[in-house]
Amino acid sequence: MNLMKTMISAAMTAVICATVPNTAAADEGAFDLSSQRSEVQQLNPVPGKKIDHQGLIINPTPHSIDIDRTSVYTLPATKKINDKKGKFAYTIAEVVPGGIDLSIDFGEKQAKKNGVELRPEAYKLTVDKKGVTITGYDEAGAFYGLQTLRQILTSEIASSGTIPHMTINDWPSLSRRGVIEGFYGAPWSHDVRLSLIDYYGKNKLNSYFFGPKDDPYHSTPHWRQPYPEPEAKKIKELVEAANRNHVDFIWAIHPGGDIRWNEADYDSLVNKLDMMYDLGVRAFALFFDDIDGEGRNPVKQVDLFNRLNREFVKKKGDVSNLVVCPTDYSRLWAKTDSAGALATYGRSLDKSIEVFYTGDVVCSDLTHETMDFFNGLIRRPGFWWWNYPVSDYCRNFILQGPVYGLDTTITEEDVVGFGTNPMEHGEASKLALYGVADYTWNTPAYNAIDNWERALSDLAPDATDAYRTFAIHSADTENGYRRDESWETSTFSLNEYTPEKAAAMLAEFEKIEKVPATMEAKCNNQLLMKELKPWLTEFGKLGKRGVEAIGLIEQYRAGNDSIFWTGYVDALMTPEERKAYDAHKSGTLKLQPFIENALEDMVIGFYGRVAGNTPAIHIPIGSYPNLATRQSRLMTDRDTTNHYTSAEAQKDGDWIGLDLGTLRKVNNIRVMQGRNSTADTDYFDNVVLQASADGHTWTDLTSPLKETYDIIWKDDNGIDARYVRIKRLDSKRTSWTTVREFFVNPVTADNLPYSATASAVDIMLNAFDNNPDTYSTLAGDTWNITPESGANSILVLSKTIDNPVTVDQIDAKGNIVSSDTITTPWRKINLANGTTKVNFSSAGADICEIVVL
Ligand code: LOG
Repeated sequence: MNLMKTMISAAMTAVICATVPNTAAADEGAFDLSSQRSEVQQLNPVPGKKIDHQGLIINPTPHSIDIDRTSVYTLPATKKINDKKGKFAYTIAEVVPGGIDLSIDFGEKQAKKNGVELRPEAYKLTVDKKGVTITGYDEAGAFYGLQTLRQILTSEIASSGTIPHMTINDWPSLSRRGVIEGFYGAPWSHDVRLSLIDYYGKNKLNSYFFGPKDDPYHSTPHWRQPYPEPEAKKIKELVEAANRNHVDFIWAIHPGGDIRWNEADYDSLVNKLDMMYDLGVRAFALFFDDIDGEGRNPVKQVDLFNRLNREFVKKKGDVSNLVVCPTDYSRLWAKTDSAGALATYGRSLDKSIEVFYTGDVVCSDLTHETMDFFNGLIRRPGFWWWNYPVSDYCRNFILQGPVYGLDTTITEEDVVGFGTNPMEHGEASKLALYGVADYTWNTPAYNAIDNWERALSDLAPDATDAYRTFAIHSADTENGYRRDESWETSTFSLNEYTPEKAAAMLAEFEKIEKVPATMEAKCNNQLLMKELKPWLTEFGKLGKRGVEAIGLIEQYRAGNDSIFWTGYVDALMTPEERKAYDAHKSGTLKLQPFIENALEDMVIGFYGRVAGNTPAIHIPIGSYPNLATRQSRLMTDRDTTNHYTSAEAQKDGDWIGLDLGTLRKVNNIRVMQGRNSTADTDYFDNVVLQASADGHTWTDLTSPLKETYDIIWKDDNGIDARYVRIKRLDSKRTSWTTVREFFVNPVTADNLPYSATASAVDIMLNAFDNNPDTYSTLAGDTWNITPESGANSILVLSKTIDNPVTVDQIDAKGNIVSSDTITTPWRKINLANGTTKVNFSSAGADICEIVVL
């Protein structure tokens, strides 16, 4: 894009400053400048380790399994079923395709007699010489026994038609375990919902909250109205599927956006719940999250909940406890005083009503401290709403990492239930649901890594390796709920190169490149493939870029400048490639940064080697950890339509700056704060511009600037500096901060080197800006330079040579003394004796840099 045009046409609140006398000089002391470009970001590692299950995989992990591998039960050819209460014909047909001797029963009496844990959903399963016996404490328990049997029969342990004798005694740690379809974005399709409900049953999850934010009949505008007939029919089918799977289908309503606290709206609400009741729904939730206006009133909310409890839930007699989501569902903004919403709930809400909580922030880890805070206020254990793997705040990611961040000593004293809010990609969310099912069923035994490994083979049994390669590199969110990623990959920076490290990275990238084709060929789960596809495509391209980058490292190290440069310009992502990658990102924690950092380090090194100086490639630095990541390059990419964001609250002393690579005479700085120049809240509203030669002692270039989005500083005398920055001064603001662009010494028509001229000077600037990463297109014009006396060659670094470039050397009399034609991206031309001027012309070539040597 034409940057200058953008800048000039933008509405600007610019402040142009001259140097203020060297007033305050601040010494930062111990700030570690070398840590500002990290190859590795340390995130909380995933706990646990892969274990050998010796041929028997059951999810969720049973509380107790006792196996006697010395005795086996041989599966017979025919089925002999003793379904004592006649409840399981359907499930048995699904679970046991072949012959078996199976006896199944449930009930408190039977449970006591057979040594089943005496609590809802518990079961005992034995395999002995007579066959398989399942006893449930209740019907759900027996159903879960059958789900365990299904997994035994499909495990390797039973592959030769026998099962070792065993006793499994099992029960859930938490009694409410489930899923909240509670995200923004396209609600799940009917097929995906049915497939998921089946998955809940198989994995012993028992609750499904139906509350997709963008379902207009769940929320504003249509919450008062009935679902249209086809939708209503589907809901009925979902309820039936849920019943078959022992899943509570909990229909949620989100009326707070436009509710009026009057009788008419109370009636509308009861009316709607009644309509849902008629479709078979027997459990309800009321969500008051993410709303403005009078709907937020906690006293009115509590009155409504209690009244509904009395007049609807209790009156019906067969409806489950209400679950509600308060507006203060996160500690981030929850008021803690006695007049606050949560204390109001605590005092007045009927004890049978359960209350959702997302924790310290919107997407939080589950800890005792987190729950203690909330439970103390609401005076009951909260219902945990886990905002993972939801990706509605980072839709360009698909979260395939392990389920972790959940304390394994949590019990029902801490949480009354656990709901996980998944991605709009329902199939791809199963990976996380497999983990949530395991954690909530057998909390103390939860092993995050092992669970994830098992989940991968559960979902893609014929393409597990390829899926694993994709998943291990597709876990982090860059800015949201951070998740460890690529934990088996060791990247390196250029100066840490060893042949072994390079070979290991090459092998990984080669593996990645093959993933899309392998998944396509071997993964039979079509619904999953449909969701993963755009990410798999980009993942394959990432692998290819990685392979190319390793090849370039070798050329760079061998000093093959011409080959390196040709490969380098080819390896840089085009704006289209970057856009495609940005839309479906993977490998953001280590892989893509490895490639980009390597390219950046190499081009700086290469340029030093061939041009004899440090290029004007400015490296972001500052007090925010993510400045060390590639995201910070959004403020040096010369594109004012995107921005770098701190992704964390600003505080006193925070700063954002640039390392110019070497000491330079700085005389022109422009910092464009905010996402735009007028209304954004995310900027330093009291700020000073500073420069430093050593990164420790800083000199103020401006006085404190209040509410200044666009900071422009110019001084003809300049200041010798290697570092420049904006530093936050006293302010009440706690928002994030953003910077669109941070320019230092931009090249302009009046400071061009070699007295460069052309008929359209503005178009040639990037070829003379000492930055080989930018280019200007020479098309139809003639660029003219005057080399300094004593110069003996010209290096021309180009991007693509669509048309040859003619280089004419001209003497003082105006005669051409030498003429060359450039057809390759890297070209060095010797200057002939007597040359005083050089002309460049072409019908169209992208020229990165012209350097006189
Ligand atoms: C919404 C939720 C959304 C999630 C993640 C709750 C209670 N409500 O900040 O619908 O999917 O964050 O973006 C939310 O979490 N609010």
